[in-house]
Amino acid sequence: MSSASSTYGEIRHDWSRRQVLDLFALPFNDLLFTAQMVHRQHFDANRVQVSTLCSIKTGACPEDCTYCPQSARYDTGLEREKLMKVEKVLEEARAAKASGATRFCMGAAWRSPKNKDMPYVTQMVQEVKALGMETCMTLGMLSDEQAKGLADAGLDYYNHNLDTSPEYYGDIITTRTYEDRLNTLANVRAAGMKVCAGGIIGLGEEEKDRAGLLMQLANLSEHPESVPINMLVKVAGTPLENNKDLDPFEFIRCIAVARIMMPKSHVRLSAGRESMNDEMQSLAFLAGANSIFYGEKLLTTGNPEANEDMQLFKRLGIKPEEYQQYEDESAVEAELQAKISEQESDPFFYDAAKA
Ligand code: SAM
Ligand code: DTB
Ligand code: SF4
Repeated sequence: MSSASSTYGEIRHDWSRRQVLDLFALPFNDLLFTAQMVHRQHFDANRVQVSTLCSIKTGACPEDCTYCPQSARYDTGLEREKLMKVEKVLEEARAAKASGATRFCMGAAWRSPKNKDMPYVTQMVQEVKALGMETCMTLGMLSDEQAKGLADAGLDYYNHNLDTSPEYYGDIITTRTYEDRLNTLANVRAAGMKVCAGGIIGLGEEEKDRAGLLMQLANLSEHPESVPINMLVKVAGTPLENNKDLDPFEFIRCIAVARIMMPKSHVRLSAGRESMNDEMQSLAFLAGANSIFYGEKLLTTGNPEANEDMQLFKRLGIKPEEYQQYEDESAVEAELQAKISEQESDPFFYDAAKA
């Protein structure tokens, strides 16, 4: 391995294509070992963050994303649904919380939200947060005002994927540009929300496109806090339904390279887990994946049963990550000190240290 391996784990935003391709070209064991070393510099390697998805508006999307069962342009037999009522969203969020999810991700099959939808989605954010869960939304492109509105409502994360490399992008989507996607990510960041951005592997892209996607993500001025790596779910009726199966090791390589390039980000083993066996998923965790979608459905397609995931966690000694309500320990300490000072002014407060 190159001597540069000793510097892996640093936060960088200047990855060259050659450096990324060199990572992809490492012998599999060297790549996984490097990824695991980087992972352990910043994370407990036996904790995985758990999010649950909810489709708050399903199907009839005007966009032409060739992988997507929700595009109105393809006949996938999907039943369309209008924007879900807030109470129904809350019911789903309560159930997700009760089964152990700490983040609730709400997705809508929109090109972008209409301004008339904003009061409903902001109410969803406020009420899901009030249940004590982290919130994430993916509603398509956002203007800077819409991003500010969601941030003001308390939305923690916004998901918007780059999907693939800029060079391959035009083969996959024609109704919005790469630049549009980067603008939405910039609006989300400027509004102060955490960014969730990743892509899909198995679209028919080459390794250089996987490298191109990861370069785009890692060379953003701040790394996305969350990086979903989806494996294409081939849905009948979509133009990609007959795509060639991906070599599982190529997918694992992608996770490992994402981990090395974005050392402090949560890398999410996202869509496609239903067709992965336990061994493949455990390799993904070894390569540095530390987040999953949990619950039997993604947005419209299947996901492993919750109890299967819990059994896998148990067999691997993995624990779900707890909801970090505080940014760091000093914030916890400050909060505790504030509580203590409040109590000290109470005449009935007893301080053992001073007694
Ligand atoms: N409509 C919004 C948008 O596209 O920005 C939000 C929802 S959209 C379904 C969210 C993401 O799901 C897409 O960007 C894509 O990365 C992923 N996705 C959709 N269909 C998929 C499939 N069949 N397999 C894997 N990932 C998929
Ligand atoms: C992401 O990167 N993957 C999730 C989430 N963000 C919204 C969506 C996966 C969708 C898979 C196809 C479906 O279930 O419709
Ligand atoms: Fe619409 Fe999003 Fe599906 Fe594209 S990925 S068709 S924008 S729901």
